[in-house]
Amino acid sequence: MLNIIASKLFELKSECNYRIALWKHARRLPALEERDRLIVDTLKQEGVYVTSITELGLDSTTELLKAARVQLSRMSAADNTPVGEKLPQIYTVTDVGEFSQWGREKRLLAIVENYIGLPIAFHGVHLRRDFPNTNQFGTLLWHKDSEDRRIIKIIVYLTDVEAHHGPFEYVPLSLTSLFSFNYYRIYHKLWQSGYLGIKDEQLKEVIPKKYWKSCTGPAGTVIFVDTKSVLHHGTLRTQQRDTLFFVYTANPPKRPELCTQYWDDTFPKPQLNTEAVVACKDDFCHG
Ligand SMILES: O=C(O)CCC(=O)C(=O)O
Ligand SMILES: [Fe+2]
Repeated sequence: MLNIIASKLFELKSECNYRIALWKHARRLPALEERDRLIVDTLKQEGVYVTSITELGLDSTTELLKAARVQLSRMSAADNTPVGEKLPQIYTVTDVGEFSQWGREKRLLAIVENYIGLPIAFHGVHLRRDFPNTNQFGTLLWHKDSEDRRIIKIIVYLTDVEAHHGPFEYVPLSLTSLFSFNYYRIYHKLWQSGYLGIKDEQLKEVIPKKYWKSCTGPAGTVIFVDTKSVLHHGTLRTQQRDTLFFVYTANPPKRPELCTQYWDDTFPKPQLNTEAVVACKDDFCHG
């Protein structure tokens, strides 16, 4: 009992410190370009903002896409026969200049810091190939991430993503806001799952499917999402899907131990060789 009280007091103190830090840092936030203000405002309202890499127009985009194409050519192709539960193939590409340079573009950092409201940490980049699956498991279950109080993931589609490629899908924040009944019903279901996540059938009992937002889009689609606040998942697919995930939290995050996977040896790290970059000549490389 005493342990529970002590841990609740600790939690309360840490929440107060967090609120004070947000208040203090509000005056130090980096300037935002007008077009980026819309991204931050939409993130605050809906938890997600969808755009395209061309629309974003960052200087290092061409290099990023070239490097991604080279790395993808080294990954194993999907056998499109659906398997019950096949894990995605993930490479940590944080140490490869072209990826970290894009992730550290000044405009992106300003967007993330204005959203998170505190000094930020860019943890790294995963290049990810998701395979056909017939069962919901892992990140195919509806869940919320738990690295920090606010997290930004920037997802870049490297291939066209239609319904059968298993798009990123989410429930808009406005339908599950903190003081709504839905928030507590979902929280209860997540708790029952041991926070692993819930299946489509369970979510349908709270939020009808017509309100779920599926992020289909062509290669180059970019999704900004707060994966802590927004209930989300990847949908079941019959065709493979290739993506990049850039990950940011406050510095330090609430759960630093969950953030090391974006730069440590949890996943393999491919080496970029310049010859391969030069050899890469298809349209998307030069997009
Ligand atoms: O695969 C997806 O679209 C979602 C992945 C996910 O849940 C995450 O990275 O937090
Ligand atoms: Fe997630």
